[in-house]
Amino acid sequence: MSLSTAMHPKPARGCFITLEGIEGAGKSTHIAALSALLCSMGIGVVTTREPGGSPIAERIRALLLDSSNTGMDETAELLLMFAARAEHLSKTIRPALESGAWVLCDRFTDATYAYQGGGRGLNPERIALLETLVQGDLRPDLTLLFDLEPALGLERARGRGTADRFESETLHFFDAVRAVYLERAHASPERYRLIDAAAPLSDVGEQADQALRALIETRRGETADASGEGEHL
Ligand code: Z5A
Repeated sequence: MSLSTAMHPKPARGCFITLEGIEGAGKSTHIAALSALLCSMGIGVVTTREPGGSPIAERIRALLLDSSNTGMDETAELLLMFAARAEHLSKTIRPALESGAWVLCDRFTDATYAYQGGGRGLNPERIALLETLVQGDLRPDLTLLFDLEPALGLERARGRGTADRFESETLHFFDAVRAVYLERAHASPERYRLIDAAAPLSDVGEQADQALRALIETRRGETADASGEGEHL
């Protein structure tokens, strides 16, 4: 070990947590409370979103959501999602994780499998190829899946006014999106926590809070084991 490493040990990589679900499931509503919980425990946190989360990625987001961009080619849409993600990873997510901060991200690649794979019908093997190209082996440590009937989610989301390019899709589209989310959650239960997002706001917040506390406890145990010391993260 070099002297500088000994004096300034590299911080443990932060945890990467994603929030997923269909429109109106409550992700944006609950992310602030989850961030406050981490801060209250002395954990540095970066909250971000996809598509977007860095200057160029936000410009790509504007293209993707603009409802006047009718008839966008589905493969172009897929590639734009991953172009935004590559920027977001290099400018925001990886630097934050490497500094030891925890990242709370409103949507990530599960959304691509659900929307472009389930909703648009693109081949998930192609999505997996792009996932490896753009992310290498980086995957979320925990994904909170806010699950509810699409009709209820759309009713909540559409109460807000003008629909963007995705919000204008049909109920059939959102049923397919939800089905892929649930399939993925059932296939990897160690990564996902299923949240009943149809419940009242306070119950949903409590479910999300518990899932995050469980991860914090696990991480504390691992850190204490690795250092043979106290509980810092
Ligand atoms: N997209 C994609 O296709 N592929 C990808 O790879 C990625 C994304 C990354 C981004 O839009 C779009 O990009 C997204 C998928 C696509 N579009 N869709 N659909 P966005 O970021 O603008 O949209 P969103 O992520 O779906 O955000 P949202 O509609 O705001 O949903 P939300 O964040 O889950 O919901 P919310 O804003 O927290 O709540 C909505 C309303 O419901 C609000 O008034 C709340 O007060 C209310 N609410 C929430 N929970 C409750 C409960 N439990 N009870 C009562 N009322 C509630």
